Amino acid sequence: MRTPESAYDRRRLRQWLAGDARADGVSRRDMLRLLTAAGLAAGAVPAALAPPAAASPAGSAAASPPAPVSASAAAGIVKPLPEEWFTVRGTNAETKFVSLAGTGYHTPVDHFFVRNHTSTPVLDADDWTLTVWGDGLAHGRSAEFTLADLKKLPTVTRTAFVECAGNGRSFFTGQQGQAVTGTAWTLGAIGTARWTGVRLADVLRRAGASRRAVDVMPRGLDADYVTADGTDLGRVRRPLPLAKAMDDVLLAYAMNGEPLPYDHGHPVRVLVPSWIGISSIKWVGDIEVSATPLFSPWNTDFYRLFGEAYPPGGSAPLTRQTVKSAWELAWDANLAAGTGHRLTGRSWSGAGGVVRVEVSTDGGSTWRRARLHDAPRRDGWVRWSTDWRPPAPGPYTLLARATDTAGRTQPDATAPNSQGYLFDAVVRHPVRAV
Ligand SMILES: Nc1nc2c(c(=O)[nH]1)N[C@H]1C(S)=C(S)[C@@H](COP(=O)(O)O)O[C@H]1N2
Ligand SMILES: [Mo]
Repeated sequence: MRTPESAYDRRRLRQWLAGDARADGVSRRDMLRLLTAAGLAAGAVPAALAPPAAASPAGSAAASPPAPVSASAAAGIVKPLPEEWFTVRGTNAETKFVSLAGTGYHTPVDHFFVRNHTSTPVLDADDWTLTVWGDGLAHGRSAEFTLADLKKLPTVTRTAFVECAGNGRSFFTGQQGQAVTGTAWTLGAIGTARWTGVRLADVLRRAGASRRAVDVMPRGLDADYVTADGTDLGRVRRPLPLAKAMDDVLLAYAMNGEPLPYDHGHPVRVLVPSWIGISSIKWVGDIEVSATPLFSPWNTDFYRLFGEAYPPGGSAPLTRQTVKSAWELAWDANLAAGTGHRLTGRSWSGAGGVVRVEVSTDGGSTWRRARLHDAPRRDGWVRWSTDWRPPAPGPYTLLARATDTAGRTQPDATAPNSQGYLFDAVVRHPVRAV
């Protein structure tokens, strides 16, 4: 049976073959050769290579989320979303940066932002299996892993942030006057955690990934994503080039030393360090390993840059996150005039550690260095502070500008793209001295 989503993906493949779409790192000629060899050019999918049936998540019908706070239930999120910590935006919850002050380097799970295309499925770890399948496996035979199977592989723990590609999106409009679509995040669609799991590379090797494999596509067990106009795009999935999949990607089953919480992908999620959040598929149920480039709406229609500055098909699929800074202060915070304050914040980058943060308390006329409290760390953030005594009552604009080890510094403005991804400009944060 051909589902609309596979028809969609095959249409993208045809476009790619016709030269209308791009796939990083694989030439079209190699592709044609591979397709002919595999007999896929005519559109036939051998039964053994078909995706596993889209079973409904184990226990999802019976289990009702134990959500004591109505905002969580409304958002389809299991954990409580107290107003001091979160701003609920549709099916998502943004962390209030002011609530991170004093929480330490790793974002506590109860403060960590949630980005759900639909709603959190409550899955039972004992029933969970991961299916690895596709024509990029040596014998075309799929492999299954239980959580216990994964835990027998070498354990890896690493610190990394997860940040939505649209983090900071509202500033395209609020600061630059540009209309963009998507969730109107301020800067709180990021969190940094200690993730424990296994290397995706180890799992792919065990499953028999062959030399012909070029892309892998993890897919979530949450419900099909249906767009506002009623198009069913199938389950959330986004291809990863094999090179990244074999490099530093984890299948994580723990977060800050606890079993992965429901909202963050329980029992297992993909964790793709330094790349945009959509790469890190939650509630992963299967991974396709393919000898041909893969497409899904999440690397074709979404998560590319579209707009005047970009080609009609959009930029290449987005990968690394950009550079940003945020003050741990409420928007329009009140501060006592004539009193010394220690102001704090965080800066991060997807291209390397942050080595310098400059701050301004006068709208950008004068700048000074902030004190950094962490060593520059790839895939992580640095905490910083600066002392300020507002000279007189009145409005002030605070700015923070980070530079990373790759030499990237936050600009004054970000070139717009229609879906508002990868905002990296210095944010003008208003406060009032009273
Ligand atoms: N299965 C699935 N995985 C997903 C998503 C989703 O809706 N479903 N959202 C993605 C997006 S857009 C982001 S930014 C991150 C957010 O991770 P978090 O909710 O743990 O903070 O998960 C990604 N993985
Ligand atoms: Mo995201």
